[in-house]
Amino acid sequence: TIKACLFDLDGVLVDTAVYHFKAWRRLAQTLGIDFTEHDNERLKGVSRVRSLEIILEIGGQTLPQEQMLALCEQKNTEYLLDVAQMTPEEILPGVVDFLKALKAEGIKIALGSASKNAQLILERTQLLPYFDAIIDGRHVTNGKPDPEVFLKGAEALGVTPQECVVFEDAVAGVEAAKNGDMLCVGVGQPEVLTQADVVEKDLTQMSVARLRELEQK
Ligand code: B16
Ligand code: MG
Repeated sequence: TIKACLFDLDGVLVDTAVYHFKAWRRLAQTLGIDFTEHDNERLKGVSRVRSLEIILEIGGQTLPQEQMLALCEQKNTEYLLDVAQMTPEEILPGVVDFLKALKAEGIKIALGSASKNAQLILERTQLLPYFDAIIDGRHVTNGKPDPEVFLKGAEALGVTPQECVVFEDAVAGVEAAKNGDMLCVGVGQPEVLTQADVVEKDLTQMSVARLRELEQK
């Protein structure tokens, strides 16, 4: 039986991708790289340093490690200015009702995000009190599709992977869930998230009853 739900952050609970894009685009401009919204799709769910590597790849550039870390710092400083302005109004549709329903049923809730700013974002949007555990970019060494972030989440909650459902919007995140032998609800388009057990466009149709159906899969 399902005892826990593990949520990705960006693209599932909130849309921070718009702020990541803004900050990365500005940084790319200073490097003379034309970084488009289409390119930004490739950054979803991947770590900060890996994001910069992808942008440099797009521009056909390479930089020494030290300089890359400095640029990541610079991007993050700018990104955090937008995060500081976030409010609960930016929580995606269906999220709060679903989290409340899970709490009422005693189903545990954890975060499994690549972001090192996850805790801050949960605070700004007032989602933090719903979470029994937070596993994010500060706690993992292997990014998605490695299942580390979700396996650590299950461990922190004291449940087995088979008792978990993961909610993910990124292909690599869905893969991470499946690599961890967990059920996965894809949030986005079925044509994209082909490995997910079921795909929803957002969390508005999610309920404890839907979870129980998923259990039969
Ligand atoms: P940070 P998620 C991911 O969040 C974003 O989708 C990805 O674009 C970003 O690069 C990554 O977090 C790292 O974020 O720079 O804040 O550490 O989808 O895993 O919740
Ligand atoms: Mg995501």
